[in-house]
Amino acid sequence: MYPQNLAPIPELYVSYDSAQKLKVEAADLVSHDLTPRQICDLELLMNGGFNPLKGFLSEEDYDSVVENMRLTDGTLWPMPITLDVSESFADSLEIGQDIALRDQEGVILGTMTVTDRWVPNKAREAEKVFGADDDAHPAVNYLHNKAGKVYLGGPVTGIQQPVHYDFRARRDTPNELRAYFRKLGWRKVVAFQTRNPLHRAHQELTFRAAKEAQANLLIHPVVGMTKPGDVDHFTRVRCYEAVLDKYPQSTTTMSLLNLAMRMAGPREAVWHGLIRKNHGCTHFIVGRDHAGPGKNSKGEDFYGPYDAQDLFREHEAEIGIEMVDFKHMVYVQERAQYEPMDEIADKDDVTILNISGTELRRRLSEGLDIPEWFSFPEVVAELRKTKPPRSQQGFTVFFTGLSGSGKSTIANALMVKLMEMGGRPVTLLDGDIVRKNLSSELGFSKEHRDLNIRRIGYVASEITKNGGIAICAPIAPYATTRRAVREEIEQFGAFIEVHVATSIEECERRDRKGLYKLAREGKIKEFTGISDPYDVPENPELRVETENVEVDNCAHQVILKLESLGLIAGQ
Ligand code: PPS
Repeated sequence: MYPQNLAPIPELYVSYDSAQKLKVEAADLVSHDLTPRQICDLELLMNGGFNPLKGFLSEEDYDSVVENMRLTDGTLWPMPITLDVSESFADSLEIGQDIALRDQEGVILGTMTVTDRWVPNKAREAEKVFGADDDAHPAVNYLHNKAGKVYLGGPVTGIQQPVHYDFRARRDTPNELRAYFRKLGWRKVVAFQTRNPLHRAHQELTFRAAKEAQANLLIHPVVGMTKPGDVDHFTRVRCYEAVLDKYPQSTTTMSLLNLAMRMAGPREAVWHGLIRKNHGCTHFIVGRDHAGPGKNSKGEDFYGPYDAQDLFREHEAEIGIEMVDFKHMVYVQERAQYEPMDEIADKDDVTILNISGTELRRRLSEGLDIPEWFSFPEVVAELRKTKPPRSQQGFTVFFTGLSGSGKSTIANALMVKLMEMGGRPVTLLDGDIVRKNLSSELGFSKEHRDLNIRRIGYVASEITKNGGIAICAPIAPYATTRRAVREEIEQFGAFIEVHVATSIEECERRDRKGLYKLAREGKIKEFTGISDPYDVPENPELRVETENVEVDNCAHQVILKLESLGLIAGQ
C-alpha cells in the first residue's frame, strides 16, 4: 500500500486504443477551439491536477463554487473552472451533445458531453471569486473582456495531453510526480509555487520550509498563464535551472506546472494547495501576498498581505496539505543572511535590506547594479539578456484622436526624429496606410474598427517584441480595444498612448479631406465624432493640444515623454 499522497490519482484519459477510436469518431463532432487558458484548464482536468473535477463545471456546481467555494456535494473547490464560448457557438448546440475539444492547431485533446449551458452573472463571479468587480484585476478583466458570454458544462473524456515542445523533460503529470516520489522514497514533500524568477530570498525561504516540515522540496513553477507583464516562462525556467544547482540534488526537484493562474489571492492559495495535494505533496508554502493581483483601480491592494494564509489556515484540514507559512523575508546585512521580518528581534540595531519587485524591474530596465546579496549572478545574467535596458527595448507610440486631428502629421514628424537618432528600426502604422495594406476589406462598423485596431496592435506587438519602434496613428475610438492592444504590447515593451486632443469643432473647421461635410450631410455613415462615438482616453501617457501649436513642437513633446520614460537615451 502506498501512503495516500503517493497512490495513483484518477485521470480522465481513456486507454490508448479507445483514444485512437475516439479520435476517428470525433471527426463527426462539432469542434470547439480552446483558448490558451482553456487548454491549461483542460490539461489539469484530464491529468488529475484538478481532481475531483470530472469536467467543466455544471451550472449548479458553478453557482455553488462562486457562492460557497464548494461543489454542490460539499467538496471544497474555490475556483470556477468553466468553458466559456461565444453565444453563437452555444446556440448551435443541443444539451446532451458531445463536442470535440481541440487545441489551436486543431488537434483533438478530449471530448465533452454538454450537460449545461448558461449565461453567467459575471459581475457576481468577479465580486465573489476575485473580491471586486474591477477590471484592474487581471482575471476580472479576462472575465469581462476576453471570456465568451456563455458557459458550457459537462464531463470530459480525455484523449491526449496537449503537446509541449519546450522543457518536455521538466513537465510532469500528478501521477508522474507521485511515481517519482515513490521511487525516491520521498514521503514528505513541500511544494513551492512561483511565477517569478527565484532569488536568494526565495531560496532561503524554501530551505527553511523544507527544514521546518522535514520534507523534500518540489519547486513547482507555473508555466501556463501568469500575470500579464511577468517575465516569460522560457527565461524563468532558464533561471530556475541555474538556481537548481544550488540545491542538494538528493532532496530537491523541480517540475513545471501548466496552470493558468487567476491571481485570486486567498481563493487561489486554497486552489494551489488542492492542486499540489493532487501532485503528491504533503506541504505547501504560502508566503506574503500569495498570487496577488497588484493594485485595484483606486491604487489599493485587492487583498491584505496575509489574507491568503488566513483562508488557507481555515480550510487546511480539508485541503489535505499542510501550510508552511512565511512572513516577508528580508536580508540582514550584519548577519549576511535572510530572515523573516517578524522574527528579527533586534530590528533597530541591524541594517535590513530589501529590493522589491518594482525596484528590481527598475534596475533591470535602467541597467543598474543588482547586488549579489539579492540574487545569483546567473539569474541576473539571464534576466538582463531578455530585458535589456529600456533605452534598447522596443516600444509602441500609439496616437489616437479624431479624423483630421493631426495624428498622421505628428506621427510622421516623430518617425523622422526617431530615425535621425538611429539605434532602432522605426515602423509607421498610420490609419490610412493600414487601411490600404492590412485592412483594405474593412469598413467602419464597430466590429470592423475593432478588427482594424487589433491588427495594428498585433503588428505593433511583434515590432515591439523584436526591439523596434512602432508608431501607430489610427482613430482607435474605443477605449476597450485600446486597452486590449495596450495589454498585448506591454508584454513586450512600453506602450505610450498619445491623445491628439484636437476638438471636434477644430477638426470640422479644418476638414482637410472634406469628410466632415459629407458626414454632416449623411453621405458618410458612422463617422467618428459625428455619428459614431469617440471615447476620450482617460489616462493617456501624453495628451497633445494641436490648436496654435506647431507640428514640430507636438512631435517634440512626444520625444521628451519618451526620454522621461527612459526609452531614448544618449548613446
Ligand atoms: S479606426 O476607427 O481607428 O478603425 O479608423 P482608421 O483606421 O484610423 O481610419 C480613419 C480614416 O478613415 C477615413 N474615414 C473615416 N473615419 C472615421 N469614420 C468614418 N466613418 C470614416 N470613413 C472614412 C478618415 O479619413 C480617417 O482618416 P484620418 O487620418 O483619421 O483623418
